[in-house]
Parts: sequence; C-alpha cells; structure tokens
Amino acid sequence: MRHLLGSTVSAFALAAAIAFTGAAAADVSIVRDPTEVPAPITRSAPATVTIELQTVERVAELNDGSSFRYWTFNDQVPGPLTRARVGDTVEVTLTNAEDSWMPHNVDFHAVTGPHGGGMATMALPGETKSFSFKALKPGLYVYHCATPTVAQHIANGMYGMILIEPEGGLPAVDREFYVMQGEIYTVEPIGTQGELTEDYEALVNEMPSHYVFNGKVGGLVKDKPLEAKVGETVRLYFGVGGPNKTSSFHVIGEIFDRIYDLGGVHAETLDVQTVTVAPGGAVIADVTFEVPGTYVIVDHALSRVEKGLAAHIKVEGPANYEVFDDREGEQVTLAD
Ligand SMILES: [Cu+2]
Repeated sequence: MRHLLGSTVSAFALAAAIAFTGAAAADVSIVRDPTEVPAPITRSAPATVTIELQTVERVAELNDGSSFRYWTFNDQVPGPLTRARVGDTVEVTLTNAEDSWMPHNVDFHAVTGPHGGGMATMALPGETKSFSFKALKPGLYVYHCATPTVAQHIANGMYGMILIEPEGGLPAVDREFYVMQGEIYTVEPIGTQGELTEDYEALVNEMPSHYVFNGKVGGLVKDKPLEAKVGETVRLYFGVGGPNKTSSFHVIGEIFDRIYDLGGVHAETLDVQTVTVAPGGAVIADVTFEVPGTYVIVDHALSRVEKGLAAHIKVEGPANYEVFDDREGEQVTLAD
C-alpha cells in the first residue's frame, strides 16, 4: 500500500487504498520471530558484513482488539539481529520509506565514531543513507533510531541488536533466541479496543501503558512462543530497547546456567536467578532445561505483567521426577 499512496492515483483509488489499509491493520503483525537468529560465524578471518535497514511506519496489532502506529526497522519489532565478528567491516544502508511521516536514522552501540552513525544515516522520507564501521569490540549491542525526540522513536518500536562475535565465537548451544523488551505509551489504558494514540506526556513522564516483548502484548505467548526440548541448552540474546525502564530479566522455574555479564563476552557469572538489563543494554544468557513444561520469561518488576509483559518457553520431553515431582499423593511411595 505504501507504493500506491506514494504515486499519482485517482481520488477513488486513494480512498479505496486507505480503507483497505485500515481494514487490514488489525491483521498486521510486527512481532519479530524470536528464532530469527543468524547462524554462528565459522570463518576465521575478518570480512565485510552488510546491513540493510528500511524504516517503515505501519499500523499493526498491539493487543487483542487494539492496534498502534509502530515505527519499525524492516517492518518488525525489534529490528533484525545481525551477526558479525570482531575485526569485520560493517556496511550499513538505511532507507526511510516514502510514506513515512518522520525522518529516521540509526545509532549502533557497536560503533566507535560520532553518534554511532546517527548523523550519517539521518534520512527524510524516501532518502537512503549509508556509512561503515569497524567492529572493534565483541559483545551484544543495541541499535536504535536516534532522531529527536529519541525516546519517542524508540518507544514506537525503533530498536534492535547486533552480535559481534569474539574470535573463535561463543560456545555452541542447541538453540538461540532473540528477545527484546520495550515500553509503549498510549493515551488509552491497556485493554482499550481500536487504534490507540501515542501519548507524548506519558512518555516524558515515563508512565507506559503497555510493556512488550518483541513488540506486542502476547506476541511471544500466543503468536510466537519459544520452543525447546528437555536436555537442550538455550541461549537468549536479550536486550532492552526501553526507552526508559530497566528490566529485571528472569525465567520463572529456571536458573540461568551462565550469564555473559552486561552483554560483553569476557566475564561470565554462573547460576543466576535474575539479571538487571539497562535500557540500551543487553545480556547473553544460557539456560538448560531439565524438566518439561511451560516456562515464563518476565521482568521481575512483576506489575509489568499486568501491562502485557510475558513470554513463554515451551519445553517438551520426558518427565524428570528426580528433579521436579508434582504427582500429587505419589511422593510417599518415592520417599519409601
Ligand atoms: Cu526514527
């Protein structure tokens, strides 16, 4: 529909296009599939990696029965996860869609240089900008739109991450997932039906109406839950877009085996219950599932669950009664 609206069309066709866009909005999903993680890098020498970003504003489902005008990188929230290696040259191209209402750009925390590329990529609707940088430091890094009002662009969905692998990569795991936390600020309270309106006052007062994993209330519960099997080690690339709220990242019913502290790769902490992740920050967290069931990812500031913040990890496999036994009335037999 963007192309239709950007060209010369009859008034009738334009009205039809607008009506169609409105009717389709509730079915549009901006939820990034958490399995969209590029494969580990196997090469042993630096290379050139390209990142193509398109900034797109689109009305999509926010919650059951409500929608919101999101601002996105590549149509989804968060933007794509890119994987590069320390020493690589990363070439970034950003195109702002013709039908955008706003200018947009991108600031990579993995960049060493002014504004993280923010000024170099500032693009009006229809413009394309580019720059390149050398990945000097390994780690998991956030990127975000840095166009004023920056907090507004982030709250509306403009954040993502890039993983800069160390030489030799990270230890292999069975599955990798990409999850980011954000806040959304609307005039209407959560649960209101229809297209909701962004609330600038609530944004600057840091009072979100919704909290989301991968962009949408329930996006990683009903739409795209994480899935694993008993015995597998899962790696979570977890970041906070924010813009404002620190996450107390926690998986109900599990303990992280290993945390790569603060999204870096040099310091590890073993056996951790809850991790503090700042806005504009990240963590790499490994967890092995010993017992089948549905595990819930939360921010342990648990009032936020009431504003939409939860994700599921569905773990399938044989029961493991030595580790966890909920067979009511049969424990007596075990104790004998
Ligand atoms: Cu923007």
